[in-house]
Amino acid sequence: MKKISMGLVVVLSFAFAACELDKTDEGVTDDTITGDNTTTETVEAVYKWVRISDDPDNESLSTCGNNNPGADIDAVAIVRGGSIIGWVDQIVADKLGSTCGTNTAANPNEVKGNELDPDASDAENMFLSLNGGEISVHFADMTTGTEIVIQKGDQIKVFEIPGTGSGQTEYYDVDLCEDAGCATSLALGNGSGEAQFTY
Ligand SMILES: [Ca+2]
Ligand SMILES: [Ca+2]
Repeated sequence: MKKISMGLVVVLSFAFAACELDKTDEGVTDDTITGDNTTTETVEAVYKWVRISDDPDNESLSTCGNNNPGADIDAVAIVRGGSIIGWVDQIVADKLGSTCGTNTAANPNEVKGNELDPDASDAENMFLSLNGGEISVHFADMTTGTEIVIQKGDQIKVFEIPGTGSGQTEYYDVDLCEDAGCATSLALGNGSGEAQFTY
């Protein structure tokens, strides 16, 4: 009787080990099955920040002919499953540009929150003009207020204010970043006006 029980334990252990090996891990690049039946996992980069950089070829940066040089960023959202789930809650703008001497839309806080959501103290400038520079933005879930970790399949939706007239279409580059400094980044693309970029 004791012999049969031990045999059963061995069979069950083997079945469990086989199950472990067959499991599918999303977002995991390297699984190592060790002798004590624990799993060591090496995960991919975790992106929580997005960098938006002015396109140096924007005409307004060479002419400096208006008060809002470069791309004009109103807001940035994370789209998941076809719906916006969050907006910018933190922005780092220590690399905002200074290509042109005049920029009347230089307040980074204008990028936070919903699109076209005016700052009560500055209702006319609902956006930030990049002036040849770049910003990094971080997101909060609009329902829970918690930090958003950007997932594969998510879209980064940029709301840039399109200018009217010749030379007023302005472009920007979008990258995913692990942190605000963007030491590790993934390029998603170049766009203008309101545009979405898929991870
Ligand atoms: Ca502009
Ligand atoms: Ca805004």
